Amino acid sequence: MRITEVEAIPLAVPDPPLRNSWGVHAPYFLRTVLRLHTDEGLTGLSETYGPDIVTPLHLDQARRAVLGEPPHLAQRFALRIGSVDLAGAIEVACLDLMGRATNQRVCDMLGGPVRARVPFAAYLFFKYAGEDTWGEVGSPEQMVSLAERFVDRFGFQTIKVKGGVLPPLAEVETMRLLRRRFGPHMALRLDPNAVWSVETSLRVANELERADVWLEYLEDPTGGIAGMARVRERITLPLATNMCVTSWEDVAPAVEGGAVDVILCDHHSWGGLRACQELGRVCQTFHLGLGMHSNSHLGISMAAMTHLAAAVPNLVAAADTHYPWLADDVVVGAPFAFTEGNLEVPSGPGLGVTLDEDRLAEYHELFRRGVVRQRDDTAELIKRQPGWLPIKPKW
Ligand code: GKR
Ligand code: MG
Repeated sequence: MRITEVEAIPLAVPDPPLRNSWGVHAPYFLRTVLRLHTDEGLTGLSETYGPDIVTPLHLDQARRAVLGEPPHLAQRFALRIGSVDLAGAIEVACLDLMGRATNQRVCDMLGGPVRARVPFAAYLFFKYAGEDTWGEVGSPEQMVSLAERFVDRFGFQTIKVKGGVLPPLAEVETMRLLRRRFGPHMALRLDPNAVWSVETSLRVANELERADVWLEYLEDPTGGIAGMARVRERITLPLATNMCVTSWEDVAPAVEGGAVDVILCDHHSWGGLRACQELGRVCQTFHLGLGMHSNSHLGISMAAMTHLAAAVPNLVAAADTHYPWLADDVVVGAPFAFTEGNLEVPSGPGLGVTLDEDRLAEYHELFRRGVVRQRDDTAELIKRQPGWLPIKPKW
């Protein structure tokens, strides 16, 4: 089987006004669906960031690397593609192809699943009221109400709050109310995306302790490996990151500096599914935990994340996913149904998902019309609060 075409289809998909320390999500998020065609008539699927990351230059490189080649050469492709993100997306599509050709699931090709159901976390945001049904979330009490509805509907057993929006003590209060509402068995996380200084991070950790609020971990309270290490040496609360350890070069300084306890993998930015498996082994070697990071995504990535999480033994922390925020998907049979916060590994060959061509065309058309051209959460917030700046550290 030889690859005959690399198709990249940019999409703009409706997104709620979710807030973070950079600003707020635009009414649409951008993704690119990759489709690899072959001389045997099979196609392999994958999904990655929007077209500002999947550039024409990198697509050209990808075409030069893969056209005429069989899909099992992902390592060679990665060496030729200048973007680790695009190389990762090509790897996923190649795995999907190979799985379809040999009637194996992607998780089987990663060594086989070690769990049939993958736990995910309720990923909760402060937000403005929008087209979605969740309403405004602007206070600790409204966050508790959102958590109740997410837990009710999806059964999540872990709650991650995207912080860095309200002043730090209001976010401590949010976590206190969540702990009080859900009791000791609900795992809680807070992620302010590095908007606090070292001193504020220490104060928050102390206030959480004083309020008797135990967190599974605090995620990126402050910026950089050195800052995280300064926080970590003075608290007992575990620290996680998807911001200061984002590539292999960051691992050694983070381990040497004792900066983090948990690294959050992301196959979209680490170079694919096998790279994340390797990261799992590295984390195990250094007694670090492994979790999974997420950004707004569709069902193709949802399937890839589930196959990966099923195949990595030490990925025991519930994975992040933005999927419940999705208004509509581009895969047939969506949305994926969570049971007690878990997803079953898709059972079909490859990733186990089929594209819904009508939906794909609809969201490609929205992209073509330019409803959003690139992600800029700060520009979106400035439309609501003129003059606002994403200062870090802000508190
Ligand atoms: O979707 O607003 C968002 C998140 O803030 C996302 O962009 C981050 O990458 O999920 C993220 C995280 O830091 O964990
Ligand atoms: Mg994070």
